[in-house]
Amino acid sequence: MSNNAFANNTLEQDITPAVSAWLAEQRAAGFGPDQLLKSLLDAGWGDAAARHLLAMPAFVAANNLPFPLPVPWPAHAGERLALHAGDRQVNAITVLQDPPLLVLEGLLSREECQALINAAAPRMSRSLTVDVKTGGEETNQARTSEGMFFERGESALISRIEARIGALLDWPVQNGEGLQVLHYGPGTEYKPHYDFFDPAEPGTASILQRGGQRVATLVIYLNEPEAGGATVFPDAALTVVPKCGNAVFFNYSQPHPVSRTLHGGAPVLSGDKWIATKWLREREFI
Ligand code: PD2
Ligand code: ZN
Repeated sequence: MSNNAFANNTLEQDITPAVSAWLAEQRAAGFGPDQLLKSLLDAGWGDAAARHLLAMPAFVAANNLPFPLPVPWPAHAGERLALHAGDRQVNAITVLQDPPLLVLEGLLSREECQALINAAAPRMSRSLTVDVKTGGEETNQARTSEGMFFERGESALISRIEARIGALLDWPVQNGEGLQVLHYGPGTEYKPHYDFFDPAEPGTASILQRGGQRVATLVIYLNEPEAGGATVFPDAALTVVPKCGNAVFFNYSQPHPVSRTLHGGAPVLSGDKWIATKWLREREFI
């Protein structure tokens, strides 16, 4: 399993006293991780080295940031177009470093997309989101779609797709939540949000008992809306347009806005939008 795809070999002891003193000064002046990263890049640091520095234990502790967790990432993403996904090859046609994100082509066949829609359609109800205040679930005005969850391994189709995702991401199938299918009609959307659970919220501790944090998201497009319905990443200025069988994958080693994984489903303007989302946890999800 890969940890951070963009880590380099800088060690904590390689940081000179001058750099440590400068970092302490910047923090004292109230600069957050984003501004520190920009300052390091402006000062001529390489992107990977600067990010690695900002994820180091001393820096994380000093800034009260969550400690970076191992995250899934497909082998050879960014080096090869075709990635191994068990029974299928998948093309990584867009690769972003910050946040670590891939647009994947051909994860599902058209037939598999339609079979998922057919199996989900009779089981749809108004989407709920996890309430981090209580650890329970609630309807949410920011999410006007309808949805359902498949049980992990509940049919041959679901097992095949889950095995493919596990092989692609090099992440245990047991660490995945059940596949969720969402349907958006015209005018419905999913406003920008993070998928991880905010460590500062009181309900998070009970949510984390079922397999730890969410560390990555895979959104698979099951059809093509006539207009609208793109997945948007405001911090990355990226828009992913739904195409049947394609997917967008991103990970977040820190459950914090430094992950830059704010994302939303833009309003569907005409037609329908169907997606399947797989959230990956740190440990077995039970
Ligand atoms: O439908 C989407 O594009 C979308 C956007 C944001 C889905 C999710 N989040 C999700 O399932 O978490
Ligand atoms: Zn989301």
